[in-house]
Amino acid sequence: MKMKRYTAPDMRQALKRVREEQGADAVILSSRRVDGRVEITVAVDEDAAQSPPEPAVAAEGVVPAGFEALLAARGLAGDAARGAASAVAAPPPGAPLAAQASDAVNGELKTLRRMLETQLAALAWNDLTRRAPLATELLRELTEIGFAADVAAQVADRLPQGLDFTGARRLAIARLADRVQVTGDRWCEHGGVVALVGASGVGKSAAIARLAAGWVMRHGPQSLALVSADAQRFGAHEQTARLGRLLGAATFRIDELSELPALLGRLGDHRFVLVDTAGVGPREASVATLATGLQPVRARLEVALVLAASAQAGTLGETVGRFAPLRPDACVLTRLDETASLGGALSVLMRAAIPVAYVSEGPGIPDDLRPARALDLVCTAVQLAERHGAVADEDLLARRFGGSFHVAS
Ligand SMILES: Nc1nc2c(ncn2[C@@H]2O[C@H](COP(=O)(O)OP(=O)(O)OP(=O)(O)O)[C@@H](O)[C@H]2O)c(=O)[nH]1
Ligand SMILES: [Mg+2]
Repeated sequence: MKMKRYTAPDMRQALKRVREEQGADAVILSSRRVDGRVEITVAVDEDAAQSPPEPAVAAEGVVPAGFEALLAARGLAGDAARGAASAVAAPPPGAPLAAQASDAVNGELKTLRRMLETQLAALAWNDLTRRAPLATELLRELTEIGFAADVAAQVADRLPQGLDFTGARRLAIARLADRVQVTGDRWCEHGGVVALVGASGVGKSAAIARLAAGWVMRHGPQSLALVSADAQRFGAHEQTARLGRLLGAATFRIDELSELPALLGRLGDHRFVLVDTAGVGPREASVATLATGLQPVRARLEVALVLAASAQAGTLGETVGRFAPLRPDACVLTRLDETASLGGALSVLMRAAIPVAYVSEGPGIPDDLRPARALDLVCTAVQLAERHGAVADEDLLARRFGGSFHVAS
């Protein structure tokens, strides 16, 4: 491969010459203005250069949208730039030459823009650190705990004057606890009809066993009914039947959710009905099937979304989004014992406004399930960050808060 230079009075004519001599696939390496003329350097494939050139295409037809702006930015505005209003909206098929040039310059501009944004964010973050040391220290700590940027920014906003860091930290914990919704121990206290739903293996059946055991210890087994609606997992029905025998509670099995309305109609005497459902794989269709199946009884039952707290915040956010059609009334957070960071999970739940009903922190029955308390959850998140020595990267802080966080006057 070698390089060849073309000069012309303006970009349009220069491109035309390149196309006429090198064909539509010529790779433009650079362009610049020299002595009032445009100079384009192209890479020339020696083998290809010997083949006959492709028929020329009118230059106006090869100027893609935005190309004239790029030319203008580089001081190369010629006829193509002047004809901006009539420029073609997208590169037509068979115009790879101009498209390649445009892509290359676009890529360059994107990189420059990113670099500029990073530098501006770093400057803004440094400035904020000087002007509002308490708020930035809080933002740093909240980020280390795993809280999402929007949650951290809201919590660190409008700190009262004259607060020291201990006071600011206490206030932040109180603000966070205010935002974490919980249901209290209402199911084990008062019962209800509750279907536990969630991804496969997150601990739905284990949570049901614990809730059932907790109910029996307080109210006895007569008013409890266990329903297995999990016809998918091998042995799920038998597992529910075994649990019922162990606790002395009535058990039922259904192979289709369409059987649920009739069954619930027969269970009116039971104060606490727990419905175990099949785990949903990462496919939208399964959630839709579940939503359709529960719809006829939706007004009569609460849906509890079971979430493994050990999953990454992004995964949890995606799961909450997938199960949104079921409009969960509450969630059960499992696997707290396997969790290294809790701030992300709490941020997801705050955003989705899903209250936490119970948390489980081990595979034991029933001791490892307890009613969720907002302050406990926030303190656990803080302790986890301390235990695991979480450190927030300076670049991350600058990207998150540089430029977007304003100290309220
Ligand atoms: N470490 C730990 N293990 C748990 C916890 N909760 C449940 N498990 C375990 O996780 C495994 C799966 O629990 P299941 O209750 O069968 O999960 P599931 O959601 O019903 O699973 P599928 O019905 O297959 O979708 C079991 O071995 C449980 O003992 C918890 O809080 N911590
Ligand atoms: Mg199960």
